[in-house]
Amino acid sequence: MTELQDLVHRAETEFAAISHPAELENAKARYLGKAGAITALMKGLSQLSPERKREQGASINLAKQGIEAALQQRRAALAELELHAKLAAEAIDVTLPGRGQHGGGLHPVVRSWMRIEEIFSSIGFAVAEGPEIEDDWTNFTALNSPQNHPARSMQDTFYVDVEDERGQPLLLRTHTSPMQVRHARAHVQRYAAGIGAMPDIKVIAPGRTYRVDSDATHSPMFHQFEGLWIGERVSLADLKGVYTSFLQTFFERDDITLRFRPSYFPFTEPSAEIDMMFDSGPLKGRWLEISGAGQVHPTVVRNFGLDPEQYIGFAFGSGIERLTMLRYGVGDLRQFYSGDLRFLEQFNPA
Ligand code: 2U9
Repeated sequence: MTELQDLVHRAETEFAAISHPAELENAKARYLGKAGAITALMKGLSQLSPERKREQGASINLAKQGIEAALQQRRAALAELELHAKLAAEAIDVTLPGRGQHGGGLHPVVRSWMRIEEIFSSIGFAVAEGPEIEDDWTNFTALNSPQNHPARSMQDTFYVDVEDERGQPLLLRTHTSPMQVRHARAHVQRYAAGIGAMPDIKVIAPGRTYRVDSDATHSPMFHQFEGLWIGERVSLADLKGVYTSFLQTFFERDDITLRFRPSYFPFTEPSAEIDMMFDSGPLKGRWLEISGAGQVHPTVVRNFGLDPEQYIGFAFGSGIERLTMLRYGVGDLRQFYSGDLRFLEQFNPA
C-alpha cells in the first residue's frame, strides 16, 4: 500500500470511529486543514521536478478526494444517527388514548337538586333563590331562633367579618329557610294592596348551606331543600300527602311508608321528624330519618307580615346529600366532595 493509500485508509478508520460531529470536524483539520497532512504534502510538491510534481500532485488530489468522501459519508451517517436519536426521544405513542376527551357531567347532588325542582314545580311550588351570605335577622330572628340558641354561636355558624345595618355580623346561611323568609315577605308585600285574596305561599328553597361541622356524615357545606306552604286552609295532612308523593316520585317507587315522630324546632310548632321505610329491596323494614317538618310557628307567620289567626301552613327541610345517598346507595358523604372521577363518572355514563 502506498503512503497516500495508507493515509486515506487511516482517515477512513479514524472517521468511522468518531461518534460526535465536533470531533469529526477536528479530525478533518488533521488531514485537510492548514496544518493537515494533505496540505503538508501539497507544500512538499514545490521541491519536485515538473513531471514528478504532476504525477505526485494528481495522486495527492486523489487521496484528498478520498478523504473528503469519507468525511462526507461520516457526516451524513452522524446526522442520521442524531435524527434517529431525536425521533426516539420525542416519540409519540399514537395508540395511547388522548387526554381531555372527557365530556363534563352533572354532580349527583346537582342531579337530585334538579329532580327535586322538577317534582315540586309539577305540583305548583315556586322555586326560591337567595344569597348564601345572609343577615342574622333573616337567618335566625325571623325564624324564631332565640338569641341564646346554640346554632347562633361561633362554634356552629360561619360568621363574616362584615356587619349589616343592624350592627350584626353577616353569616353563611345555616339553612335555606332565609330564602323562604325573603320569598314570603316579598309575596305578602306584592299582594298587600291587591284586590281579593292573597294566593298561597307555596315554595321550595334548594341550595348550599354552611355549618361548622365535619365528619363522615357532616360536611361544612351541604345542600338542603326546604318547602313552605302557607294559606288559609293548609294542614299537616297536606304535608303528609305532599311529602309522600314527593318521595314516591323521587325514588320512583310506591312501596314507601312514612312516620312522623314528635320533635322540636324553633320555627315550627308542633314539630316532627319524618322517617321513611322501603317495603322491599336491600333497605326493607329499616326506618330512615329523611326530613324535619312541622306547622309553621305563629311568630314566623307574623314575621312574614301575616296574621297567624288567618294564615297557617307547614314547612319541611331535608338534606339533598342524604336523599342522594339513599337513592344511589352511597355509603360515605365525603365521596361527594372527593373530586374522584371514578366515583363521579358512575353518575354520568359515557
Ligand atoms: C320557614 C319556616 C320553617 C324548615 C324545616 C326542618 C324542619 C329540619 C333539617 C333536616 C335535615 C335540616 O338538612 S337538615 O339538617 N331541617 O329539620 N326544616 S322544618 O322550616 C321552615 C322553613 C322556612 C319560613
